[in-house]
Amino acid sequence: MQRAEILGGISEDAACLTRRFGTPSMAEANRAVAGWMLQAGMSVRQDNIGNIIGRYEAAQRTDGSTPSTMIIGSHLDTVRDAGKYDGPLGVLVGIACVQALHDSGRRLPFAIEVVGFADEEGLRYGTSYLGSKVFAGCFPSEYGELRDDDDVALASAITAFGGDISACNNDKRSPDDLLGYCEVHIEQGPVLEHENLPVGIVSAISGQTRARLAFMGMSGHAGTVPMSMRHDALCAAAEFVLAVESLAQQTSGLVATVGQLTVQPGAGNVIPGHATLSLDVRHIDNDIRLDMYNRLRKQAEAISERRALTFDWQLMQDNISTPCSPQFAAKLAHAVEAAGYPVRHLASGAGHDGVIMSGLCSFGMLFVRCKGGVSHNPSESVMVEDVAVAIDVMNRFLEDFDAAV
Ligand code: HGY
Ligand code: MN
Ligand code: MN
Repeated sequence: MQRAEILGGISEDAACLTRRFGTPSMAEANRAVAGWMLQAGMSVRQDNIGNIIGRYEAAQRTDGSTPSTMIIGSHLDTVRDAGKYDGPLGVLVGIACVQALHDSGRRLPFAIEVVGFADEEGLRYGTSYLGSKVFAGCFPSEYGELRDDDDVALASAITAFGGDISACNNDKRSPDDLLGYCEVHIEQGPVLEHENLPVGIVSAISGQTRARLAFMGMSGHAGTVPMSMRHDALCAAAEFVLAVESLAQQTSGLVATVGQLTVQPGAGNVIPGHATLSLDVRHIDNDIRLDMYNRLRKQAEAISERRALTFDWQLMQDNISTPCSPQFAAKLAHAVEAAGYPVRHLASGAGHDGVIMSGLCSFGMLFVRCKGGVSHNPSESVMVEDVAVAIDVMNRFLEDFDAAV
């Protein structure tokens, strides 16, 4: 918990917790986590995208065979004005599990790698999972041209962070020795608190589709252009935002959000000529999600035509709904029961690196109750007793694999 506080204080913004991919605050967080990994008896390395990876070797083998590896982890980047636990909790629980083995001088018949992924939120470049995509070997080289709000290309950000984008594909983790990937994460929803459960087992991660769009109108003098002659980009954007909300309210299981909106030129006496928006559409059913996404794109087009504007639409990412490994879910359920708690399976509306890791190996997730289900908000909080349960369950989960390997 102290470590979560320390990481919670490592931010690029003095007023709130914001730690974007590839920034000095991410480098500082990686240094802190590397220190804790070393204390837990791990060797530590940082790959070209900036994932920080600790490795705790397996018990010596006399038959010369190569031990498998279990990966435990989560992400160290945050959203803007974030909470302390979304991401870091999973890395810290992984380190705590290894610390327990190290303190007792034990090694399991398989190695454990704890990973702090470099970018799960996608705040800086608009497309998420940059860290796990390199780790899983599905990092598109064209991402190098993506630019952030300061017009810094992703390739340059990687170089500045000490990596080399052209070497990212060498960092693909071979699946040959992998047992799988398991992530501990706050639930970011109200179910566990509502049912008074400390932990839950994730059944699947909801699919999500993200886009970036812009309405281009005509800036002009707020005092002289008659209303009938305006091409106001912000009014078009406002109409679109409410259309997004209305469609999601009418469609069961659909959530859709415009979280970012920038207006140019951004002066009080100038009719906005340009508005850029983000769009985030989610539904556990892939067909429904894509149908709604396409309907919203058509609505943006209709708004633009009716207002005699032009508009631009860029798909930033599309992740299908991803089921967790039934074997991992069963072993996590067994560990939860052995720890003395009721077993509760639940889907995740939030995305996680497991979506990408599922392309590499089996993956499972353990949710931890969080206060009010609040997340992506500085009031995010967990109880130390629930974190202790998560560490206990993860230790049992690992020992269970111990028996199976
Ligand atoms: O947006 C999400 O679902 C996650 O918090 N990155
Ligand atoms: Mn998040
Ligand atoms: Mn997260």
